[in-house]
Amino acid sequence: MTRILSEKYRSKVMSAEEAAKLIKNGDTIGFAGFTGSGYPKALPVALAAQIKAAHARGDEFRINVLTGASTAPELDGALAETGGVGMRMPYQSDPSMRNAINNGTSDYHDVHLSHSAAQVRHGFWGEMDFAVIEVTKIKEDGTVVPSSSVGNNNVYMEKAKGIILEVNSWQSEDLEGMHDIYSNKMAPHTEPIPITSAGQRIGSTTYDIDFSRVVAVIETDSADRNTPFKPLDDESKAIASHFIDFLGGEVKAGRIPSSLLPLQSGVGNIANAVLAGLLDAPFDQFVSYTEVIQDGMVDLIDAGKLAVASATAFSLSPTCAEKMNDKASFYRTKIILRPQEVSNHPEVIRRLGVISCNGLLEADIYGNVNSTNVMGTKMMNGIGGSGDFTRNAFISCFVTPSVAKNGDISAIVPMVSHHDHTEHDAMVIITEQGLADCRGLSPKQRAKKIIDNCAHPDYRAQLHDYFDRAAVKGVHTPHLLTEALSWHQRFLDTGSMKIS
Ligand code: 0RQ
Repeated sequence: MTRILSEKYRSKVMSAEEAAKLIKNGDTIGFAGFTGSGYPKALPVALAAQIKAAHARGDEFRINVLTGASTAPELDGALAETGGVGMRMPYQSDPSMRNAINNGTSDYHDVHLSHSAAQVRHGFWGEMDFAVIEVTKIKEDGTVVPSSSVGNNNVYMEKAKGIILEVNSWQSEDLEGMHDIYSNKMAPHTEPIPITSAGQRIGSTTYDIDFSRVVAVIETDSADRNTPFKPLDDESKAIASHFIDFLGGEVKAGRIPSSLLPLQSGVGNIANAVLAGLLDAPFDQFVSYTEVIQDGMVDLIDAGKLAVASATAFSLSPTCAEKMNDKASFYRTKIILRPQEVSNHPEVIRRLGVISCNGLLEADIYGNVNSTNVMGTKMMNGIGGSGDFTRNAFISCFVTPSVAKNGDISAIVPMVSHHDHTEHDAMVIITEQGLADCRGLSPKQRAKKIIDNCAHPDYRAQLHDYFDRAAVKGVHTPHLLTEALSWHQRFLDTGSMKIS
């Protein structure tokens, strides 16, 4: 049965190929999609074919791709493979897109997720030609039920000259009621976002779209791309257990209540493992104010431990996505999906006192963090929401294995090769080796703690040696400037950061 219940919207139904023809060389497109959920699945593939055909004819065809965050092979992958993506913004994690960025085929501006919608609204990204948005259903009255992510969709649809909707009948109709759509205004007329608790609703459950700008409606029926999480290993279990012990200590010290403060959890296997660890932890009826709902959070809801979770998107394994589809009428009483401008807004994060927990590539001995650029030069995914949460958190935590690439890379280095989060923002660093609580410590005190508690034993002596030689009298943050990045250079030259 059709999900397009409004007659006027039905008059705009066409194939993805026909809709793709509306898009021209040089266009800027705001796509739906956030961590592999709620992205358009048909139009980008048809557009990629059109770009390839233009290139085969010798014609120029490049588009600018704006999204919520990472998408999937049908969007980032298909478009990047054409070599026709000019600018990409914000977070991405597709291998083809990453290659296009690193080899110079595409440009990439790594914007904080909470800033991306506001920058588009304020015109920093020029005119938006199209918004291509996946939705679950178009109701009789023309209001539109969002799908499994909200991201920047509301703002892209407000700004775009033409709106293309993909109505995906794979998404559960019971998602209706889960969303809370709220748009801010242009500065200087922005208003306080009136959220004072994670579970509070301040907007509407549907998009109210200007129909005069709807140029195409496409019907689809395919699943979100969902990647299974890695099984928990000893390393991720150890990291989770240090984090949970730390939270217990904070409760004991009276700094946070026994139901904790709202938790934010980043993407990836380790973040998911931390959530899994909370299943057996002695905390109850806590809430989450975060950006993605992962399997671990759904399990916590099922166990009755997580009372409510606010986010902007799902990032679920295939099995968990099926469960979400089957039981969306239950989960919509526990989960709120908001625009990413709201889920990641510094104002709300700070007001609620969120405890953040994100992954990193490397941290230095002073607590500066690199989340994005491998060896300071090659883009991994992007800063995503980690900056939004880290700077504004009540307590900001980072979790990582102490080594990468079979031990040849130390996650703790003398100086990070790229800065995403500064020593002023990162409070707690956790590896499988232990936890460094850097609150209230000077750089020199932090260095000792991070080396002793977090670095892998293979690198501890090397790090102490660097610090001891750098810590001459008269400096606040000891460094040997010609040696500070030598660990990275050694890895590039020899394949290992270890001194042979
Ligand atoms: O690569 O799988 O090829 O071996 O990086 O590393 O340890 O599995 O950790 O999945 O948590 O990802 C920072 C990328 C960590 C992620 C990052 C290699 C390592 C492996 C992945 P392989 P792990 P994770 C909310 C928050 C920024 C955005 C963010 C991220 C791969 O957490 O993108 O936090 N964060 N958003 O081998 C070279 C190093 C390395 C390294 C690890 N120092 N040098 N490679 N790796 N450390 C969500 C959103 O914003 C949407």
